[in-house]
Amino acid sequence: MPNYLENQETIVALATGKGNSALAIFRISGRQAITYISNCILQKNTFLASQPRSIKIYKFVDFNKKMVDEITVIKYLSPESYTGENMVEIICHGGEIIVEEILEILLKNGIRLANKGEFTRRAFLNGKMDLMKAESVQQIIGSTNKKQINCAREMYEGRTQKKLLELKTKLKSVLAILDAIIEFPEEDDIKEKDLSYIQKIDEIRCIIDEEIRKREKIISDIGTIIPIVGIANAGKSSLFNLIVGFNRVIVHYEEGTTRDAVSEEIIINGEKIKLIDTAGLNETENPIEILGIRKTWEYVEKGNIVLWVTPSNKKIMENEIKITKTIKSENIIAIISKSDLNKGEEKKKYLNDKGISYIQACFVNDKESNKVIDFIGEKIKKITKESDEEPGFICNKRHEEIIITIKKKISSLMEKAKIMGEETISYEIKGILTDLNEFVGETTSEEILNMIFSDFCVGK
Ligand SMILES: Nc1nc2c(ncn2[C@@H]2O[C@H](COP(=O)(O)OP(=O)(O)OP(=O)(O)O)[C@@H](O)[C@H]2O)c(=O)[nH]1
Ligand SMILES: [Mg+2]
Repeated sequence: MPNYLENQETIVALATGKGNSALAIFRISGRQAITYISNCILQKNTFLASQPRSIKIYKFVDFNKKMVDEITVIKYLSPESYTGENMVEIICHGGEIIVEEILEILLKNGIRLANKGEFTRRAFLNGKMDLMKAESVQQIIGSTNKKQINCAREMYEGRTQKKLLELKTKLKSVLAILDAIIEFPEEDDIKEKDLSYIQKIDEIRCIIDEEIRKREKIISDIGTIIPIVGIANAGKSSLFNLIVGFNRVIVHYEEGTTRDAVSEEIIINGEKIKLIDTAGLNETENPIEILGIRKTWEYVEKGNIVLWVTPSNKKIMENEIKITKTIKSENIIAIISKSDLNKGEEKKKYLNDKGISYIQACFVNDKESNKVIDFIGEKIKKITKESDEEPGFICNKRHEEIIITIKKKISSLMEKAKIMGEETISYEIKGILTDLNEFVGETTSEEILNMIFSDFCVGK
């Protein structure tokens, strides 16, 4: 049973980001957290007598009892807190000066600044969460795409740990067969089991390979690549600026304004998108434009989704037909631009026949602009959702290193199983089990803990 109150210095950190904001939150944890904070509160006795987990407003004061800020305070008594220790959370106004003044007073009262990840480290050491849940906290904050955060949530909710437990059970069943063979080498039905354990090891190998594949996908996930393509002067750059929310690229009535491909990273419906404005698909002799157009075709091929801008007032061109032949209809979102100039009936018919989703709009009209953005957002959500898969269990570098070691061990086992004695195989399997124990945090060294928590931000 952990002793939450023993030998722990009281620590403080700003849990919210730097810079001015409406509110800021301080976290304080440690044996004397409540006593220390009571010294900074004008209504000291009310605070000391208040119920744990109750929320109250107090005046935070300096050493002369002069008010620094009016604060909202949540008091937690050990072990009912995030870290398992006595804790206080202070919500104050988020001005940088106030935040600095409050911190200074807390430090002068005997509280020390927390190290990176120290709150979560204490939570782990006090048995409030397992190691993988502690790691997931960092991952939830640091995720840069949906796949990563889904992976982190699985870990936070313990589903990843369950999958690893199943893997361990599989390994243990192999060990049981091996033990039986070692102990009763003469029995025939046990000899038959000989084959079944190799099969079981192979199943484990498949699971590991699949997990490594999922991990590679997460790492290489640079987001969904979406080029905006179409003939010159269609309104591609206008649409690009509209989506990114500012005048990022030049818009001009001359054809061939955009020559190079220009990209911006944006988030649409939680999905990381690399949006690219491209050179118009012109028939041209200009060598620079020709280079730009070559790039456009490269992006049409690379794109996960293509935004095809086609003007209402122009006939459909050969190069536009080529777009529909290069990319699947489901992955094209067509925007019939310049609706103020023509009804674009021919375009609509073509797109309906091809089964391509489209919207008609005028980019110079603000109201229609929002409609276009909503339409594109919905379509992107639908297309990217369809390619979602269940998250894997390798969420960070530490997990990856352990799983790669296991993969190597299993591959060598599979190769040499026939010539290895059962005792050697059993020994190797036990080694893999030890690796898995390290993965789930059943065995951890100080060094591993330092490595994990050094990646955290202060305040977590
Ligand atoms: N009338 C009208 N004009 C538009 C609309 N959208 C864009 N334009 C104008 O069309 C011209 C071309 O727009 P751009 O966004 O530069 O077109 P582009 O497809 O990027 O052109 P290139 O870079 O040359 O290939 C500009 O003068 C825009 O102001 C629209 O909905 N209606
Ligand atoms: Mg352009």
